[in-house]
Amino acid sequence: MRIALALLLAASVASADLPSITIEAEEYTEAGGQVRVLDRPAASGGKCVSYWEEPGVAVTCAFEVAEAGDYCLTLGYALQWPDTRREVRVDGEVVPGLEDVLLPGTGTWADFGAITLAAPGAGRARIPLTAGPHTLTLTNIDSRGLAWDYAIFHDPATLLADVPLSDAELAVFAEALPATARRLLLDGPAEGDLALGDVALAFSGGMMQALRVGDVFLAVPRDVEMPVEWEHHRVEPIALATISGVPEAGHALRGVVVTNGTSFVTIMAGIGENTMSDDRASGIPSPLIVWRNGRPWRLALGAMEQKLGQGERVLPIDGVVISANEPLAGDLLSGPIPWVQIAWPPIIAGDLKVAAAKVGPPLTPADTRIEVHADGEDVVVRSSVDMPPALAQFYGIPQFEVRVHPDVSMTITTDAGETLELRAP
Ligand SMILES: [Ca+2]
Repeated sequence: MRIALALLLAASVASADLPSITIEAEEYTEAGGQVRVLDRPAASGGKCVSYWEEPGVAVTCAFEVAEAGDYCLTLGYALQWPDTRREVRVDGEVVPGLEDVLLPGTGTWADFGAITLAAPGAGRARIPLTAGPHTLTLTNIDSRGLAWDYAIFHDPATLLADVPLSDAELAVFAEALPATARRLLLDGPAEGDLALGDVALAFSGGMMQALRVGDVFLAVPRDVEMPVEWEHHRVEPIALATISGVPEAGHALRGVVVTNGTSFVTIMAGIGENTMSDDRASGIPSPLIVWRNGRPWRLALGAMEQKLGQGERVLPIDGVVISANEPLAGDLLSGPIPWVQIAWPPIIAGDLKVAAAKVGPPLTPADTRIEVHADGEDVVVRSSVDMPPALAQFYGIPQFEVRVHPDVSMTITTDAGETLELRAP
């Protein structure tokens, strides 16, 4: 937890103005009822406050504010119950919107998580604090315990957990994005996008600038200029966009994005020494916004970066998974909107390098992985692993195979028997 916290703070410090104020629950100044301080190695400071199951039991912590402002409040805790409720007071006064805060369970009493407090059906609460001493009081308003670890008052720009966005916050967020990404986020797909079923991808300046798969929106929060254009094709029942180029003699590059309407596969193929920088491909914008129960939430990218550091080939995010031919890695990039650059190494067959990744919902247990393998001089990419055509048809998932030849020309074949030949650049 402490490591995660450090990452999260590093992730968001660039645009935050107010200092973060961390309060350890175990250093409480007053307990109105029975509580116990427990040693928990996974907790911040190694301790938490627990055993306050009775309604009305209140725990008060004192804290000092150096800089006046409107702060958000994030609580860290572990909770084995499905959820519990607490009333939140500052200086003895109930915070508007936080009369009855629902804290979701974290799984077990040993799994510590964090939540930034929000009023029901709205964005995060903003708590005005003057400089000087204050108190924070949590009061049990049901009959369930809570292993309360810490509280942090912080700048709204500091993301310590996934947070629901108010309509105004979504508008501010969108305003900070390049025009293409902003348009896809707020208005949906337009002509020139690759849109099919639940998948919409927008390209700009040679990059896949933004995409939406189901309820998950991802974007590159900056404009990138490259002199390439995307071409669009249809091979029933899939749609695709391609770029190609010859940066110098002996080099060739081709990028392909294919969607079947539920997920998409991105493939980068190159020949020549420097066709993939640092021997890693990257091309998936970082996850940014998800819709939960109709509300937009902004994801805390630090948690994502931490998962990416674990060398997994599959990264789950709220109803979709990102999977690649090799373990995924992530670099957190700061800026007005911090983002994670997701990268992974390519498969190498002779002079040919091919990297492929898939983003979409896991519709079947077998549908979370992409298969990429060398086949003679070619590299073959299939849209899922261990999925026979008959099973794919049963689940209604259009399947396809992309065969990359040594000159980066490609043959794309769907399970419906349609093919598309993409000539070498
Ligand atoms: Ca603690």
